[in-house]
Amino acid sequence: MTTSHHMKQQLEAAHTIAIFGHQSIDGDALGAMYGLGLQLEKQGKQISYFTPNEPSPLFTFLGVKDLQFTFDYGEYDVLIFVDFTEYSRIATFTSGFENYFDKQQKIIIDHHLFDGDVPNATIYRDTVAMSTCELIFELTSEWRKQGENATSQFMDASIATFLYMGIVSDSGNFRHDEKHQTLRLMNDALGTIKQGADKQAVINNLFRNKSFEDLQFMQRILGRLQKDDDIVYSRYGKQELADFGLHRDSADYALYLMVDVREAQLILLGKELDDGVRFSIRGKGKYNCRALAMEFGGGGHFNAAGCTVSFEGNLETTVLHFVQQIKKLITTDKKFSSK
Ligand SMILES: [Mn+2]
Repeated sequence: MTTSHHMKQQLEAAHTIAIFGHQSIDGDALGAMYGLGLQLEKQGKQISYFTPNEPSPLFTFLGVKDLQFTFDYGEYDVLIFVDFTEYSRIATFTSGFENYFDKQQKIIIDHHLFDGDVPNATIYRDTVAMSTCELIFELTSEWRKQGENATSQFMDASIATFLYMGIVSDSGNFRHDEKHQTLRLMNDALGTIKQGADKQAVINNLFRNKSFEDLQFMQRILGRLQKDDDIVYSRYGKQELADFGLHRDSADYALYLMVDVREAQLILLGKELDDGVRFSIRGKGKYNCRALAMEFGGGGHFNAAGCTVSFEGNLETTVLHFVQQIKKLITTDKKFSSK
């Protein structure tokens, strides 16, 4: 039996289902939670939605019905993890409660590489997919074709828009994909459009939705822009973000522009958090962002990854030190510039 078919059977047998999105939830994870969950609800399933923290308002224009930020450790027939595999990605819920999670039946639908083991899990992983929302779209479309009790007759324009939102956010509006991912990405996007996905609403909400403060903050980040060979980098502090009253996602606007610097092959944005400095790492095919992030305990994809390093007392020096370490890695070890 294929994993897809097995998941379908597990979902059909289940009545109460908890769906989890990872911490610092993004458009893909949120789109996947509701893109799948709302289809299951239409089949009469009782779905609960959990994620450790509140999503950015950018992603909530479709609503986040009954989204909960604390977990009840209740009785569920199955738990679904979308867009992540490791317990640590929902550490607020799992830390100290591994026994609860270990014994629960789990379905994991993810597009990140993962080498570890998760007990009692049916894992559907496809790292070629740009987003988990593509996987949800493909799976539910396949299940629909299989007729009886299928999910995609439960697809509607709002659900398709959730999935399109995830596809757009993880692909950077169709910019981050590599050649071997493009056909599938565009096919899946078209599939959601055919199901009524509101492309314009996604563009208006995700991109044409900046406040004056967002732009001022971008200006601040770009004001600190530095270039070292083909590395382009900048930073921002925790207090600054609070002063501007902004969500951390607003800072990613600057990151998009940094990626557009012609000679930039590695783009680093350091963000001060409570527990360290989080680096967004972006590439354009020359360097392996994921391999670099993993050197610092992080992860991600070839062209987009992230990691957190400890704060060295001063943000500027922490960032500079990180850039130096990255530079050393890419100049001394070929594994960081190959697949
Ligand atoms: Mn994703």
